[in-house]
Amino acid sequence: MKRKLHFYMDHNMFLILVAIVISLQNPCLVCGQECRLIGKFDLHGFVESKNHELIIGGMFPFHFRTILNNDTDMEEPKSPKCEGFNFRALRWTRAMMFAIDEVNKRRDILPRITLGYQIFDTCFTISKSVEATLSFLTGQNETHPNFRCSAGAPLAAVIGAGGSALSIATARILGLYYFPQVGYASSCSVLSDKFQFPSFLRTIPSDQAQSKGFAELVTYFGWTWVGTIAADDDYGKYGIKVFKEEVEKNGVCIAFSETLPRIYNKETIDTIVKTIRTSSANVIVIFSSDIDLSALMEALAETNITGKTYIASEAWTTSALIAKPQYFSFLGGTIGFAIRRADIPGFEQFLLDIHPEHGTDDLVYEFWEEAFNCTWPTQRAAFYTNISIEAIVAGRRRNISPRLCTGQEKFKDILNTYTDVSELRITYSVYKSIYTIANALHDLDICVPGKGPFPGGACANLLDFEPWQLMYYLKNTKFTVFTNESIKFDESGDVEGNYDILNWQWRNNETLSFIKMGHYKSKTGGFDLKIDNSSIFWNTPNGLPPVSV
Ligand code: TCR
Repeated sequence: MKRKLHFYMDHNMFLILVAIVISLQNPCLVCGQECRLIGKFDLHGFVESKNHELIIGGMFPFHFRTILNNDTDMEEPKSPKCEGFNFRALRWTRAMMFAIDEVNKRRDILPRITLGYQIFDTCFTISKSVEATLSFLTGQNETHPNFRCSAGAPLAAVIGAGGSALSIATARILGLYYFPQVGYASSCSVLSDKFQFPSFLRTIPSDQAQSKGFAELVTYFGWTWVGTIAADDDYGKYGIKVFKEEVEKNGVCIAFSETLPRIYNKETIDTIVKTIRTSSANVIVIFSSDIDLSALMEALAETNITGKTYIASEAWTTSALIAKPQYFSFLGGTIGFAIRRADIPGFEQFLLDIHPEHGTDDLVYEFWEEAFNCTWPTQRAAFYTNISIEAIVAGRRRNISPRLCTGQEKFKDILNTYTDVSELRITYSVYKSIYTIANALHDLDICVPGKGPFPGGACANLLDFEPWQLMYYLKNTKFTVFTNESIKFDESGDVEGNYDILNWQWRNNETLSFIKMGHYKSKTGGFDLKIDNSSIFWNTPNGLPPVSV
């Protein structure tokens, strides 16, 4: 009870903070003084806005965290810098650029205008996401709220912000303006609440469906005694909360409920390992992003705990950070839900077409240095520190590589998450988010005056519309993607819950692969669960499904 109270207080306090920030941004409104710039944001990302009529904003976690500033009260506080380069997020970002490119080339969608983009790094933190949101609403160098200037052309809508905790924070601000936001990875069930998040839609299904799917899976295999582990954020906590509610209806009991620490903490991790070891529950449901989970997996690898079957939430089901060969002895046989995947024609080539010297974005230099473990020879303003994700997980720092980059490095010589196109799931969701906005803009554009949806049959103007007018079209848009998947949103801004159920198996004794063992689909008033028992690998001594009662 205490914990719950604390949680809601956080949200209220956050709203008050936002109100203060917005009013401080325009001090003349508060006290009649002249407007003054206070503080400065420090945001990085990509922009392509010249000769474009409309801009789509994007928020992606290029880094895993911000670095704590050693600010004292005696000097002006600075916006924190970020560290831990995230290759996967760069791939997602490139999917946004790719989709925009495609729309711009097409004759059947928005033929009269070209779309540009402005993309910011959220560094996987709420504060940076809020900075990005305020920049979208004020224009980067402006201090006046209530202007959507973006990078020169009007901002139509934004996609993001990645994790649910970030989207919840940004959607509260954007919601004040009824400003359209399309989530590509934020699956937390609270985001369906349109009282709290009136202008949020998403192309990833709500976890309501996934948690219920987990409950049905557990019931299907006859497990009645399961442990749960949640990340310490909205995704983990709500995911497990709904799972518990659903599974208890089916008479299943919860053996233990653990929460992963947000910041590496050996003691807490050791306690969780001990709980897993001593519990008689052999089935453990984990709702977490891969980054929050990696410290626990590292610790489990040092023990000899086997015979447990893990149920993976979508965020870590196919993550290269967790699905490592050295973890297979205890993680083989994991069963995970995954959102729809797609092969996107032309995307791999587009990914390879990246080079620090073909643009001016600092992030591409950093990407190159990280990918090829070298240092770019020319001096640049170092806005980041070189530290790898593995080092972060282990709480270490990495030094800058002494080897210089030549610019001739080749992707085919390395294995990198960025160029891996085998599991395009969130990437595909990003692609769909852009198409959602493009199709809604198109619908707005082809409106026939007199037959429009607004009072008196009025239409909106593509180059000068209000955010709520685009919202109308977003909610009502319906289209079919090249994969034949049709997209439409329900009254909560959600798409249908449709998952592949994957099983972690060993291929030819050398690679880990994700074998599709079933399917789960949520339907109004029910669900559809299909499982192919013969295709499952169970990591138990006798090869049979674990008993957990
Ligand atoms: N929803 C999570 C974030 C997340 C994610 C992912 C992060 C999802 N899938 C894959 C990295 C990779 C699903 C959230 O917070 O809502």
